[in-house]
Amino acid sequence: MVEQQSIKSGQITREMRAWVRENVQPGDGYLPTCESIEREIVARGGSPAFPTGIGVNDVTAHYSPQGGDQSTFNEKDLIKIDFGVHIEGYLTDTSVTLTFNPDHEAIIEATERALKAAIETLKKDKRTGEIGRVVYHEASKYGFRTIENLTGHTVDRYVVHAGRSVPNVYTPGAQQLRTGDVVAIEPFLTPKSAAGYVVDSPVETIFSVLLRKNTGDRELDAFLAKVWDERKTLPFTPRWYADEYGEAKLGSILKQLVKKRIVRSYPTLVEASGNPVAQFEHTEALETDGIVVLT
Ligand SMILES: [Co+2]
Repeated sequence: MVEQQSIKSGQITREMRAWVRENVQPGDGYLPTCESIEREIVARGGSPAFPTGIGVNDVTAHYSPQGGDQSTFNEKDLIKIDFGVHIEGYLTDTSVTLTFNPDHEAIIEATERALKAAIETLKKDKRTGEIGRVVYHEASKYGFRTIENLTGHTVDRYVVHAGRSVPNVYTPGAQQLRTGDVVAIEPFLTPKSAAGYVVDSPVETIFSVLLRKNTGDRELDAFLAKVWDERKTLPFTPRWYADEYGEAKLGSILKQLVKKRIVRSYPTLVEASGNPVAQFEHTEALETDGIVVLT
């Protein structure tokens, strides 16, 4: 049985996908867009499952703007907005890609088709390697390739990336999904001429607590207690704590906690050859009698 909290969380993500499509316009700032999405999630009775990600063009994942980010969307951009909702730790994960540039319409359509094909496959085949093959095949049909080192993932209570991955390429011998799993499938497509993989950039805007452990340093422990209370193991972004701590202090706290391996950071990922990337994502629950698309 799917938890009620997962169903409600999925309803909010669905409403928010519609909100994103209606509200995001060229000229809008990345930062106010994220703040609005997160506020709207809370207004609907949920909490952000992770900091809202804005991936413009070759920026593919794990970028959430911080205070002072003046960037705005422009008419040529390929814009990925990745967000999630949790209720008591039960989470759903989704993303949409938008553009105001007709040149990007083909990649958007191909990515939507790849996700649809993946979900159709999941209905009859729980082998993740098979889903990867279908996604790659669908991308190729329209002249694109997939990002080979980014995958979908099972989710657990308070855990965005639980044990198993859903590749975006054929992966022989890959894992099987099981009844009871909740899984987020997310094809990322890029032009055939691109490198087809992502690399870390030096920018880090997303973090999560790895271990609930005291350091003996009052300031670090107070910060950890606060984040644990609000987020447990769910990702957070410095922006949420900047007013209280100030950016410099917060930067130093995070640096120390990462060094002690109590907190981990998620570097912003960019397509290795600088090519644009599109992404769509839905979260599904695997039931004994079929699958439920939660988002
Ligand atoms: Co995801």
